[in-house]
Amino acid sequence: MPELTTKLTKDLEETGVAILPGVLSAQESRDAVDRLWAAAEGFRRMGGPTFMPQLDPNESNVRVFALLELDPLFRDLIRNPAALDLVEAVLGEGWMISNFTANIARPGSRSMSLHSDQALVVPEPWLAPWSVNIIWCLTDVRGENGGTLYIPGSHRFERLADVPDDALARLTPIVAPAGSIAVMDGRIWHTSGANVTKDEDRALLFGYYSADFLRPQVNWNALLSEETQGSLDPWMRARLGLDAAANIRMAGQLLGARPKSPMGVS
Ligand SMILES: O=C(O)CCC(=O)C(=O)O
Repeated sequence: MPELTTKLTKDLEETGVAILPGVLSAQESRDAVDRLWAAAEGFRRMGGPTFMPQLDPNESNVRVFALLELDPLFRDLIRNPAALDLVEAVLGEGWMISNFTANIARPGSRSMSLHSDQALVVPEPWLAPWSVNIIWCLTDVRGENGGTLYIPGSHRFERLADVPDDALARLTPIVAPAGSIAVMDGRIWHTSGANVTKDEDRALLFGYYSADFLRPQVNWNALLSEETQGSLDPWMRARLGLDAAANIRMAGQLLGARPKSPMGVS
């Protein structure tokens, strides 16, 4: 299990969120934004809606699902070694890729409903982290441009009844420079922020990983084309649950070692 720096460990334990800056360079972040807009077009061509009224109050939020189908860049990011160190520090070695999506909050976008991602996939009580979000900050993120709002310490809420009446008043934004990863315990209660800037897009990718005994949010066999599935190596196929062995706790033996982080997370 990777050991994180004292700061990452402390922030994760105390608040449920921690920031690792400098995973992507400024240029890599800008390129990723361009490719995300191209992926949004590709998603529309697949028939996918980039505005979902059940999620967002208006069309200023641009959602892109199926990232892993749309560009090999996203297939690299989901298995980025620094990201996986953070995933394994929270979940241990037995995890699956549950989903990978984007939310571009454009000026005028407003908050969605408060939720915890673990509560969406597991009934209460939520006693341990069984899922985690790796949030790729492709642009600078702060309160004004719609930075994700979260309740520090809400990973200790075990039941819906623990969510306080003044939950919205306790929200604080994720603040991070472009190129950072924000790691967020799956139990954290959060929502998107309102982008009150005139002309600044906030582009975030949400890599969602869950314990390997949980069904991923997405049925990858149905979502990924035959061509994409055929291009994946055995390690990635196993982490997506594409093959027959779905839930027999053999991940360690089947997968072998993965590349180590060059980022010095440990
Ligand atoms: O875009 C954000 O800041 C949060 C998005 C989110 O929580 C979600 O889509 O479930």
